Amino acid sequence: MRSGFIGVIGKANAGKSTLINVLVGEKVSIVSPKPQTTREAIMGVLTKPEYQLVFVDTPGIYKSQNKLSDIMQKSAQTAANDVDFILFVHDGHGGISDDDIALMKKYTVGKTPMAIAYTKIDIMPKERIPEDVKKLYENGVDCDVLPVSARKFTNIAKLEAYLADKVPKGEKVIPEDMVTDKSERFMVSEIMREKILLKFGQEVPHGIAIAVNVFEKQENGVYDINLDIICEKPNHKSILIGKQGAAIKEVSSFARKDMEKLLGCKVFLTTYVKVKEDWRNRPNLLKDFGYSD
Ligand SMILES: Nc1nc2c(ncn2[C@@H]2O[C@H](COP(=O)(O)OP(=O)(O)OP(=O)(O)O)[C@@H](O)[C@H]2O)c(=O)[nH]1
Ligand SMILES: [Mg+2]
Repeated sequence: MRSGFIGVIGKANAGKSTLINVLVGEKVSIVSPKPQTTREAIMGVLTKPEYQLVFVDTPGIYKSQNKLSDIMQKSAQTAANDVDFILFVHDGHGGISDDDIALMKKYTVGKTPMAIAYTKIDIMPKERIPEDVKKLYENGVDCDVLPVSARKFTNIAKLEAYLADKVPKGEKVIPEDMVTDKSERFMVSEIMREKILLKFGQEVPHGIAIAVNVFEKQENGVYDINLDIICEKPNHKSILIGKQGAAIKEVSSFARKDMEKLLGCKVFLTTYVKVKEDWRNRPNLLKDFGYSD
């Protein structure tokens, strides 16, 4: 038996969470085309008879703009320090910049062994893959590079077998029926945030927090969920609500469907939009919304 923790790190929007979801075979982490989707370390566990791989999803590496992103960057750093292996996810279709090379080298020189998952190969010319890998080696990035596509499942089984061979010998540390360390309540708040990230433009979603006030299964088997959607500015509140409540109704309906899938029962969802100016820089509010180091 082999078992170990694999820190999944890389730039924001590289495809880390998508790759973990595909490896684990369940959606443990939300995904969106916007950078900074993942805000804290989230465990995704893959248990097979011969091995257990505990993936630690992390917030993408990104320029810090406020106290929330400071906390996020710290959480990514901590995850990279406390693991048996680092899987650095790189968005292959975005090319390779000097910045990318510098960031990769920062981790390859550490004491934790690392490999690069060179992802999104489904949307790039195949002939560029060997050229890019050569470029990495020529520039001193000293580790294995595994081209994959999470969207098309290309080389996912190969990556799994590769990682199973890299984690140390030892018994599993997480019960085998557990796929994540996060509660259903947390997952519900993340589902709501994901639908908002997918629906609204650049500025609004990044200033969103979700506070779940009621999370209770009724005697009739229906889950009663009541949550606040916190935004930063009054004009964001108007955008979120939309004309005669159309926007919030639409996102809530998408969110409810996913919550029902997660919980396996009907959900009665009530949502309120509230404004908390500049909450991403206010330590007490950050803590209230579950973000603290
Ligand atoms: N074409 C293609 N798109 C992908 C692939 N993997 C991820 N994506 C897309 O890339 C975007 C970012 O994916 P995420 O998994 O949220 O990326 P992340 O690295 O977790 O991002 P942060 O949490 O913001 O750091 C989403 O729109 C995904 O659908 C892939 O293999 N192929
Ligand atoms: Mg993510």
